[in-house]
Parts: sequence; C-alpha cells; structure tokens
Amino acid sequence: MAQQQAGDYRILHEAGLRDHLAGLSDLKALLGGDPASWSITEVGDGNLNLVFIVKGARGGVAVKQALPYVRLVGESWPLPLSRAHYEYLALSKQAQLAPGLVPALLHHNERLALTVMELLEPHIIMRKGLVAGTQYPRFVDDITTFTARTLFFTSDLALPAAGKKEAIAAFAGNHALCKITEDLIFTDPYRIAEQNRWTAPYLDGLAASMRDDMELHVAISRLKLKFIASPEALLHGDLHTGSIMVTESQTRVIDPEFAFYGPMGFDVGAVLANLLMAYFASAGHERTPGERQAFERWVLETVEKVWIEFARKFLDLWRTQARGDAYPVSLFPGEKGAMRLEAERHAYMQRLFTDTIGFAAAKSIRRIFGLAHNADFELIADLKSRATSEARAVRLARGMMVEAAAFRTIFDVTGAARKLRDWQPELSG
Ligand code: SR1
Ligand code: MG
Repeated sequence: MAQQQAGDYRILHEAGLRDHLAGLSDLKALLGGDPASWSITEVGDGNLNLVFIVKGARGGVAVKQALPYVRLVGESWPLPLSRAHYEYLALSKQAQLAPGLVPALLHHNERLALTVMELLEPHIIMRKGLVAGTQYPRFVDDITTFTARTLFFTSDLALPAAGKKEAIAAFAGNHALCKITEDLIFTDPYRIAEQNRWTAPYLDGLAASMRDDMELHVAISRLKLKFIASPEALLHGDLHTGSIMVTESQTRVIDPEFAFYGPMGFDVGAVLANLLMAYFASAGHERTPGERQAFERWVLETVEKVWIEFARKFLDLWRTQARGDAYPVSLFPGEKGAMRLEAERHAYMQRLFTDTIGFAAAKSIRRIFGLAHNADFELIADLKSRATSEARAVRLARGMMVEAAAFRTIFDVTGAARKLRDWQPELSG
C-alpha cells in the first residue's frame, strides 16, 4: 500500500518544478538547453490535480502532481496523495498490457505525488474534438484493444487466483477515490445533496421525479453494489472522453487515478456513456439544422462498434489466452465440453453487456444532476436547448437502467437513441 509521507510533500509551483526536473539528468537531457529557459505552463483543467507542460530547447514533457485536496472544490475536500501511486501503478500495468495506448512514463516521485510523462502533441482531449464534431477513425480499434486487453489480462480468466488476490490487494488502498465514485455516481444524483446541480429551472421537475423514482433507486443500488463488491478486473476507473487524448490516427488513455479492481462493465460503460452524451449534445452545437448529421451517424456507429469489437476481442483472448483459474478446461473435455464452454462464454458476454449499459446509464445521469458536469452539455449556451439535450440523454439512461431487458443488443441502445434525437421533453420553468 502507498505510504503517505506528508512531511516531504510540497506543491510544486513553477520554480520548484524547474529545480526538480533540472536535478534529474535524463529529463534534463530530454528537455535540453538551460533549465532557466524552459517554459513551464500549468494547463490542468481536470477536477483533481495540477498538470504542467514543460518545454525545453530539445523536447517537452507533461507533469502531473496530485494536490492534497479536490481541485474542483478546494481545501475543504481533502483527498489522499496516494492516488498518484495508484495511477502510476495502473499506468505501468496498462503500458505492459496495451502498449502504445497510454503515455510513456518517464519519472515518478512518490513523496511529491508527481509523475512525468511523454508530452502528447498534437493530441487533444477527445471530448473537445467531439464537441467540435470531429470523427476519429482509429478510436474503435484502439479503445477496444485497450479495454479488452486490460480487462481480460487482469481477470480470473487470465490470472491464477492467488496472483489475482495479490493484485486486488495492491489497489485496495485507493478507496478514497472509489468513495468519490460511490457518492457522486451511485448516490447523490438520486437524493438531495448539496453538491448536485442541473440546468435549472428547466430540469427541476425531472430532478424531483428522479428523487421519487423507486424503480430507478433499486436499479442504481444494484449497480452500486456491483461496483463495490465485484473485483473482476483492474479498471481504469474514470474512462470518459476527458481521459482520452486523440489525433485522427492515434489514441492515448490517460489519468487512471481511480484505478481499482471492480466490475468490467464500468469501464466499457464509461466509453459508451460519453459517446451517447456527445450524440445528444450534438443538436445543441448545430448552427444550422442537420449540419452535424454525418457526425451523429458516426457517433452511433462508434457506439455499436465499441461494444461489438470489445466483445469480439475479449472472446478471442478468452479462447486463446485463458490461463486463469476460472473455467478449468478439464471440466469441459472433448467436443461436447468445448461447445458448452463456448455457449457459456456468450452467456458471460450477455451478462457483461447488461452491466455495461447499466453503468453507462449511471454515468450519463451523474453528469446531468451531480457535481461534475461535462463540456458536451455545458458548452451549449442556450439553457433550454442544453436542458432538451440532457433530458433526451436521461430518458434513454432511465430506460437502460430500469428496463434493461428491453436492451438485449447494442443496436437496441442506438435505435432508442436515434428515436430520441428530436423528442421534445416537457421542461419545467
Ligand atoms: C470530485 S471529482 C469529480 C469527478 O472528476 C473525475 O474525473 C471523476 O469523474 C470524478 O467523479
Ligand atoms: Mg481525471
């Protein structure tokens, strides 16, 4: 477990970071030139940490330092520095399992809760690209390789039980970050909570109806239990489109500070939810009706392909690389055994699909009624138009959670999304 050594920690401002990097010979050489001439800019726009871009005469790096509190809220909400340790551990594992799909790690200092990584240029945060209506042709292949490999190879299908338990233990101390998810995703949006906010007054009625909707409360509580009590695989833990950097030809997954052993559907669901939110937000970003049709078609095709390709790659790994203690091959001998095991693999994927769409729904609802919203909706300046897009996303999400049986395939999800594209909700106010 990560040790907190609060005495040695200090927040590094520009001068402190310059001195720290200048003292590391490899990084000094990579940056090049006189350290005094390095440009250092704090660019963090996430909810938790400081992020610097440092550029020298020869090259650049990205530096992330954990703050001892939640940046979005301030010092009144303390948060352990140990999250930098778990992020480093997760990035190292992901680099091994999904090479080329995470930034290269260049340096980590446990005491300072600081990690130096490859500078990703000219990559941008995927969410910003989606708001602008950009399509990313490599995304499906890259994100499904990332999710299929990181989830499969850290699961009981690939690991012996003892190794898996050790791996769970290595991340068990990251519970403060899990608690953020347990509160902000699985609890607060469904009750009165000080930090909740929504597009008022237009969504006031919808917010109130969600607080009164016991079927929804049962569904979110089942998902919360699954999140807390199902250490299936090492999750990224916060795999939204703000944690993905892209160009049209490259994808890099960043920021796994919420990593822990949890249910696989949580990561895949995060990807699907954020694509669906980009889809529903798109109408609010139109300057002329219909101008983003091609983009919207691409987003829904991407939703379909993310699930289909993830499932195909995961099943392929299971058929060829299953060295774990789950499903012993000795129990499935001969042709009859092989056929029964293959049927069970498909049943497993169906259960995983149901989890995935449930988690995807939870991830959409939290961005509309909880503390941390996303730019897809927030950048829609007209509040009525924003609330309309959000209400469409919520209607789909409620269905995915409460009427899960109606969503047997990913095409049921995209079909329902398509039908809601021009639905006019009744707004309050
Ligand atoms: C207080 S942290 C809010 C959110 O930011 C992170 O990106 C996670 O999604 C978390 O829930
Ligand atoms: Mg993050």
